[in-house]
Amino acid sequence: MMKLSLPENSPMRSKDFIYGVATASFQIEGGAADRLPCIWDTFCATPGKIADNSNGDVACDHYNLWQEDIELISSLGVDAYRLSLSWPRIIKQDGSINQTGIDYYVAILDRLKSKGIAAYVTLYHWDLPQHLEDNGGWLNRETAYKFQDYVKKTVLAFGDRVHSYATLNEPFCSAYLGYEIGVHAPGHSNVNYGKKAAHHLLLAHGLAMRTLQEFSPKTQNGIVLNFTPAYPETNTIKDKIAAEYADDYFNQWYIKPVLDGAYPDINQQLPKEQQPDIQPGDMDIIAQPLDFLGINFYTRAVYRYDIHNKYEEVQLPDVARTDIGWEIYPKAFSELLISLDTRYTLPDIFITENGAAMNDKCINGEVNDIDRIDYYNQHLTAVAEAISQGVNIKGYFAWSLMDNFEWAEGYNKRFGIVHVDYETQCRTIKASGLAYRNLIASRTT
Ligand code: GCO
Repeated sequence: MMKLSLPENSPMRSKDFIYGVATASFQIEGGAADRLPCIWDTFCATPGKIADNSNGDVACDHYNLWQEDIELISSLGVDAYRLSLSWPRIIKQDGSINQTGIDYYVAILDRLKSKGIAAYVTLYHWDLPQHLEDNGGWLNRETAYKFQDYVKKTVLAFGDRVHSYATLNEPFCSAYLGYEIGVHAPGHSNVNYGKKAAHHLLLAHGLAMRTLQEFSPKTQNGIVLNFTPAYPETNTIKDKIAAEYADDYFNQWYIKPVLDGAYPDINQQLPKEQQPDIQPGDMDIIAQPLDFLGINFYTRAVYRYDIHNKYEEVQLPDVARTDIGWEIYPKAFSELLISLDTRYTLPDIFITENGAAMNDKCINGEVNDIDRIDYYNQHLTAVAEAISQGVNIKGYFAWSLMDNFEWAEGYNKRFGIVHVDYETQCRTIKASGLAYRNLIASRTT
């Protein structure tokens, strides 16, 4: 059987290093009848938006199967489980608490606690209540304050059940994919919207951090950002400038305000109508101190200079790719971690997502996904390399616990280390899941 292995003296071989699995509410829960509609329900109901015309009404039916699923998580031997909360399940349209939703999550959190699994809770993983979108969504500054209110009510209800709170998951995706190019919910395609939505998301993060500091000071509080490191196609100055610009636009745009209280300088180059609406005091709110930064990494992007748009993304021929078409390039992972560490004063780092979609085949109840094991081997090694260079990384979460609703791709792209048969809701641990379990169990000190 193919194994996951790590360099001899790596701190990742110690029990102090946290290993976990990750999911998100809309991608696994289903149980749609017991919550308010969210922007992803509306988006899924819009013809042509989801590759297989599916939706999140049932998904992995985790809403009903959560007890079995926690048994499954426990059987993998992980230290931690990263889940997200559905805001439209917790808060009613009038702003009051939906007790059914709170009870659902409290039961999950209590069960995790009884199994000795630390709960890493993400407060927003893209499922904005639809009625807030009807009021402008993330283009409306008011949404940030609505988020803060939801966070306060939630953390007070959960008490000491949670180990760590992340405010947002990947604000880049919410803002850019959702409001600027429209491939994610709510599906707006307007170059003037992206940075405005991003600013309100980051404001929501800062406001929520203040609330967490006040009402949940004992949990580890932070944010989860995704990075797609930008590389120049050639060594020409022009391509390097293009890659740097893209890096500022897609990556630094989200980390720099959070850690340094400022947007990248390219903000001044943007036409006025594309710039965010920054009010006095906003940048201070956004730059609240963090207990941790979550980093999600899957792939890199390659750019060349373009006279109209400053940069153009290039698809390299003949490179290894996952089933979703993303290049497999683990070197970008260690280089990213090292460059962030050089550029910023980082808090504790957790790798909150890393993983691969592969074209899995379930044969006689087994999924022999050696390509995914290979991906994990290469990327765990990249994390170990960054640690050996001094980056302060405390833990690693595989994306994902199980196959689930992969947003605009629907159910065809499988990221799980556990296979899900959507007809029967049967779960089967893949070879990668077994290898992950063995890696975690092999820790001795
Ligand atoms: C993310 C996404 C996950 C995706 C994964 C693969 O945080 O990027 O939250 O929900 O499923 O990234 O695309």
